[in-house]
Amino acid sequence: MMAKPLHICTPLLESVPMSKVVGCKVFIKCDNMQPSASFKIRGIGHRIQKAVQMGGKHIICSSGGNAGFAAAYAARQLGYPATIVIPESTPDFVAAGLRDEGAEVIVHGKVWDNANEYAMKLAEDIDGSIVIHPFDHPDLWEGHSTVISESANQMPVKPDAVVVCVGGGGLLCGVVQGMKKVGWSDVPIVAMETKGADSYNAAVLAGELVTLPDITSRAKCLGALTVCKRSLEYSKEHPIHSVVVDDRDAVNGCLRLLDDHRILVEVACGAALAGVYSNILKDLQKEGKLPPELKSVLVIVCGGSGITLQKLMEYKASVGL
Ligand code: PLV
Repeated sequence: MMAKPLHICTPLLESVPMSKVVGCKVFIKCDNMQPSASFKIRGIGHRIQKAVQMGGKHIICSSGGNAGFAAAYAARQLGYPATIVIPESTPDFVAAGLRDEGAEVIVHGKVWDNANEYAMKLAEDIDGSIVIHPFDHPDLWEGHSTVISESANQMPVKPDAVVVCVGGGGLLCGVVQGMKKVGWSDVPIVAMETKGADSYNAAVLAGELVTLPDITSRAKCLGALTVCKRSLEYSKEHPIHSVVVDDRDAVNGCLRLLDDHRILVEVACGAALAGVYSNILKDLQKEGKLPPELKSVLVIVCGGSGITLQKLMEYKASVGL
């Protein structure tokens, strides 16, 4: 029997300010409220619970920050040690927060992919270690799929579109799987990324996995050089529209959410919010990719711990807002 999940059921709110922008009801799934500050605990929690049942004794996780937070939280709840490997691009206050969660923190490499290589090597030397991949594992997608099954219970109607951001594609895979489970397979997904972290868009355009030379976006938590294979496969099985915005749009999304709902999220999450605040949905409607009349839209507010008010103000200035 499966243990009680480590994630919580988060609020789903009707956003009046966003509804005004889009011209239909917009619902926000507030996964920023999770105990690890992002949706990640859904999949990571589920993956770790299963792994320790199989005999795993030491959690190792490479992360841009949020998968690490979820892994450290899960490890502490379950009473196991955790080692989190983060790249240099992860802010120091995130590393400090991970240590406060009781994890050992190792900083390695420029981007997440470098940290991941190190984590894999480290695992060879630690007895009973389990390596938790932040986006590429079926147990993880199964856990992430609960963000949709929960939303389906909370939504008064079936949405006409679901807006979500894409890093390595783990959340996207979970969302597709959840939508399949609740009978939303015909509902289009708007998959948001920022320029400079757009490995999903590159893969969709090429029809095969593409490895970016570097991550140049401020949305470091979307910064996987290559997305997981399953996310590309899903782009052929489910209506998914891949959209790339500028960092400016993503930062604007964070600022608008803060003003509209008093919620502070990472720039990674701001990419999804740009789907609403930068009129992406209207553009997709004009292109015939979304129905001409939208009645309701679901936006996954994935959250993220790599942000402070000061940091958001710095981003704001640096993008000229
Ligand atoms: N962040 C990963 C990968 O970073 C991590 O290690 O935390 N929104 C937030 C706030 C995130 O932290 C992430 C992933 C995503 C969205 C994207 O999720 P994915 O990778 O499942 O598409 C490099």
